[in-house]
Amino acid sequence: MFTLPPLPYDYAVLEPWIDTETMKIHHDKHHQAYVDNLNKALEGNSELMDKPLEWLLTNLDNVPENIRTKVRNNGGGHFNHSLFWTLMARPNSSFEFEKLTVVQDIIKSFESVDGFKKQFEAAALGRFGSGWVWLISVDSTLKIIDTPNQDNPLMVKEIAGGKILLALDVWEHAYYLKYQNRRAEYVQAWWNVVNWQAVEKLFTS
Ligand code: MN3
Repeated sequence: MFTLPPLPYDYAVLEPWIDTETMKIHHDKHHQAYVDNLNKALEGNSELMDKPLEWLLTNLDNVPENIRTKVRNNGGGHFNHSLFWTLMARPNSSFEFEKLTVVQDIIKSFESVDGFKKQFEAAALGRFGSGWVWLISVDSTLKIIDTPNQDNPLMVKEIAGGKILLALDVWEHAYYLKYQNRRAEYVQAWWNVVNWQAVEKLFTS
């Protein structure tokens, strides 16, 4: 059985950029529903229930066709949100941002942090409907990609060996209460709560 991981901080920690009510609904309702529906889809497939989530998402072809879409959507939802929570934190100035090796690589790859942010934002705003934006490292090259629904880089064959470094949820449920239809404002606000030390950890692992 898959279970909902607790939020690694209090619901209010990301205020004022991400509001408490959104965090409560997003984690307790939306993420919980992905976990519940994933478990429901896997009922009666005990050999699949014992597999790690990453395995299920990289081997969807091995999941029976009648539950494949459910596993893709809900397994993806569970994986994506579990990661997303850890990639946010209250801003802190106890480290030198520019000294992080991932930031140095970002500057090398995108010319500047601003250049990176612009490209990431363009992907976030260009994603029609619901989905995610990712910063990944493939063969030591940084790439920004976006995926529909609850898909993620694990499901994209050409980059399945890549490392996920950063993820942004651009579903309306991630921002609608506070920002309504203003996705661009949400993305701007979100930069304030990116947990760069967690990104660095993923980059160097
Ligand atoms: Mn979400």
